[in-house]
Amino acid sequence: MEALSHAKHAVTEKAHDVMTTNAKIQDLQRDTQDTVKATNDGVGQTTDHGVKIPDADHWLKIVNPETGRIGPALLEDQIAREKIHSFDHERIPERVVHARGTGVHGYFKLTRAIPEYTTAGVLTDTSRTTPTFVRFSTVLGSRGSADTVRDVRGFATKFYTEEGNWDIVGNNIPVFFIQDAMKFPDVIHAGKPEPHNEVPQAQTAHNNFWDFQFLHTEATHMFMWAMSDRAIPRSYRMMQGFGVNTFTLTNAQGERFFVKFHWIPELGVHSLVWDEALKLAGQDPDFHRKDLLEAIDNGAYPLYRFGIQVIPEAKEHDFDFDILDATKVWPEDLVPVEIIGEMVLNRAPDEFFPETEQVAFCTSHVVPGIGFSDDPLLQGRNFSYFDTQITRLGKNWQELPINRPVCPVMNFNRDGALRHRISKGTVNYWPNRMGVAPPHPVAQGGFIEFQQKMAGIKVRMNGEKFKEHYNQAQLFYNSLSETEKLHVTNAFAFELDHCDDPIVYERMCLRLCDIDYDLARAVAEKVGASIPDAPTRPNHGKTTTRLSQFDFPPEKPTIKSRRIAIIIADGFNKASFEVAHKAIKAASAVPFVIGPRRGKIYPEGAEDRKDDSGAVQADHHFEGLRSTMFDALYIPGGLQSSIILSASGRAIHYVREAFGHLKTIGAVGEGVDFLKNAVILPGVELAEDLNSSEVKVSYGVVTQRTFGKDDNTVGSMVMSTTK
Ligand code: HDE
Repeated sequence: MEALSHAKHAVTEKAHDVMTTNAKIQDLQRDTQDTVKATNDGVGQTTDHGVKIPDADHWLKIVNPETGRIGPALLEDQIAREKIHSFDHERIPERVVHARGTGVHGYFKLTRAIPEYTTAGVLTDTSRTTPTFVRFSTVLGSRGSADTVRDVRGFATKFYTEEGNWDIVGNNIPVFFIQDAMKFPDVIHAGKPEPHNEVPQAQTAHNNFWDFQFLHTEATHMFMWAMSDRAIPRSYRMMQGFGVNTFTLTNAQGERFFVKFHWIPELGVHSLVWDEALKLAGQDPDFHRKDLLEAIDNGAYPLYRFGIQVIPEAKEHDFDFDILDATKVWPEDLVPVEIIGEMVLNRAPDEFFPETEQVAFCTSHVVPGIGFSDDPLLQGRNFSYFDTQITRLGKNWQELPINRPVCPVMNFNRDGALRHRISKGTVNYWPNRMGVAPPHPVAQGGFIEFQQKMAGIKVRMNGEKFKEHYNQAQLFYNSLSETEKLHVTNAFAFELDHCDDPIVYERMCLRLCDIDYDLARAVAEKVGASIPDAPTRPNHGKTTTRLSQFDFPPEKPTIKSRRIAIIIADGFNKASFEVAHKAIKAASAVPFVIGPRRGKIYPEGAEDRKDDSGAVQADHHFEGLRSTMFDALYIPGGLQSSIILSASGRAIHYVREAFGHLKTIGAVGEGVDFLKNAVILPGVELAEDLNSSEVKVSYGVVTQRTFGKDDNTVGSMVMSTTK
C-alpha cells in the first residue's frame, strides 16, 4: 500500500514544499536536519559532540590476534556508549489520556470577520493565513493501541497566530462525561484498563467503566454519544470537531459573548460499521493514521469549516439547561452555527516524535479577544494541561520547535532543565533600571481579562440546572435515524456483554429505561438482564436537527480520496477494467487492483499466461489487503475470471464481507454472475442490471449514491437489500 500510494503522488516533493509552506513551517526549518541531503553532501555520521564516527556497526572489542577469537566488549567505547545511552532514554511518558494520536500541519483562513464579537486578530482579519498543527487521537488506549477502537476522538488544534498561540483542544463529540474537573481522574481510571490486571486495552467494554457510568448520572448524555457511530469514524477527515467547553469572545466595546467552537468536515460525517472497526483493529491498527497521510500525499487535503455558536451575555440564563454545563449541547435550532472560516490540512510532519509527540496543547492558551467562561470543567482543564506538559516534556516545553509561537516571545521566565533560548542582557527581572521588556499596555495588544463582577460564598457545588441529566440524552437518541438507533442498541449489547458482573449490566439496563424503553428492552434481552414492565421515566419525544450524522452529508457528493478495489482473476475483460480504472482515477478516488496473487493478471484471450502485453499488475492478493480496507468494490466482466472467482472461497468471502459492511459493489458482464454467486440471498437483488457498455452508468451510480446524503453512515449499494 505504501509503495502504491507513493506511486500515486499527485504533487512532486518540491512543488509540495512551495505549496504547503507557512510561517510555522519556515520557523521549523531552523531545526530541521535533512539527513538524506547531509549524507549526499559528504557529511556522514558524527557523535553528538560532532566527532566523525568511523564504524557505526561494531562495539570496540578485544580480539585474540592468534586465534581471531573475539573477547569482551570494552566499556571505554564512548561512541557505542553514547548511542546506547541515547537509545535508553528515548521514551518519554505517554500522554495520560489521548496517548495514541497523529498530527499534521495546515492553515486556517477566516472567511467572515466577526469584530461584532471579538477583537482577536485571527477572527477579524480575513487577509491572514494562520498556520495550524492538528493532532487527532483516541482517548483511552496507550500509544501503541489500534486506531479504530470504539472511543471518543480528540481533535486538538494549535493556531500559530500573530498574537501568540491559541489552542482549541476539542473532541469529535460535543459533550463530555463530567461537569466538574474534579471528576476527571475518576472517569479516566474507570475507563482505562482495570488496576489488577491491566485489561482491557483501549476498550470501554468492561465492568469498571459501566459501573462508573451508572453511578455518575451526569455521564448519561455522553455515553449515548459514545455508543453511537460517532465513536467509530471512517476517517479523521470525516468527523466533526467540537471545543466542547464554553469559551468567551469580547469585542472592542467590552461586550462579552459565550461561544462554542465547531469544525465541520467538507467530506461529511461518516463512520465504519462495528464489525469493520473490530476487524480493522487487527488488520491495520494504523488505519486512520495512514488514511490521513495517504490523502495528504495524494493532494486530497482535508478541509473543515470553522463555525461558532454565540450567546450574548444577557441571554445566559434563557435556556432550560446551563450553558456552562459541558454535558449539554446548545441545540442548533436554538443557537445556529455561524460559519466563519476554514482549515485545510496539507502537510505531514517530517518526523513524528519532535512534532506529533512533543506538541503540547493547553486550553488556557488563548489570545486577546478570546477568554474563558466559568464552565467548571474548563476551569480545571486550564490548570491540568499546563501541569501535565511539565511532567511529559519538562519545564521548558514551550521552547520546543513545534510549540514555540511564530510571534516574538520575551519575558523573565528563565533557567530550568533543557533551557534552549539564550537571552542577552544584564537583568532578568521586572521592573529594571533599563526599562528592558516592559509589559504591553492593553491599547498595544496586552491581554485583558474580562472585568467580571464577582460576589459569593465558597461552596463545593454546581448550579441548579446542572442537576438534570437525562433530557438531552433522550434528545440525542430521539434525533438519530433508525439505522443509527440500531447501531446504538448493538453497541450497548456488545459492551454490556463484556461486563460479567450482573450488578453492572443489570443496573445499566435499568438506566437505559430512563432514556428509552424500547432501547432498554432490546439491550436487556440480548445481555440477559431484567427490566421493569414499564419505563422508569417517560421519553419526552423531542428531537432536534444536526445531532444525527445523516444531517452532515458531504458538501458535494464525491468519491474523492475513497479507496476502491477492482477484483480480477485471469481472463478478466480488459475494456471493462480500464473504463472503471480510468473513471475512478479521474474522480480522484484511489483504485487498487486485487487478485488471487500479487503479480500479473492476464486478460481474456491471454489466460495461458504466455503473452503478458495486456496483463495488469495486481497491487495485493485477497488475503493481503482485505475488503475492510476499501470503501467500494468493482468487478469487471470476463467469463474465465468470473469462473475462477466463483470457485475461490477467499474471493467470495471478500465480496460477502464488503456486502455485509454495506459497501457499494458494482459489477458488469460476467462480473455480475460472480456477484450473484457470492451474495444473492433471499430478499437481495441487484439494484440495476448493468452490462459492460453501461460501465459509465455504473460508475455514476457509485459516485452519486455511495457517499451521498441518503446513505451517509454506511455507503449505499448498487445492490439493495430488504433489511
Ligand atoms: Fe483533556 N487532557 N482533559 N479533554 N484532552 C489531556 O493533556 C483533562 C477534556 C483533550 O493531542 C491531557 O496534553 C482534564 C475534554 C484532547 O495532545 C490532560 C479534563 C476534552 C487531548 C487532560 C479533560 C478534552 C487531551 C493529557 C477535565 C474535549 C489530547 C495529555 C477537566 C473538549 C491533546 C495532555 C493532544 C489531553 C486533562 C477533559 C480533549 C491530562 C483535567 C472535555 C483532544 O492534561
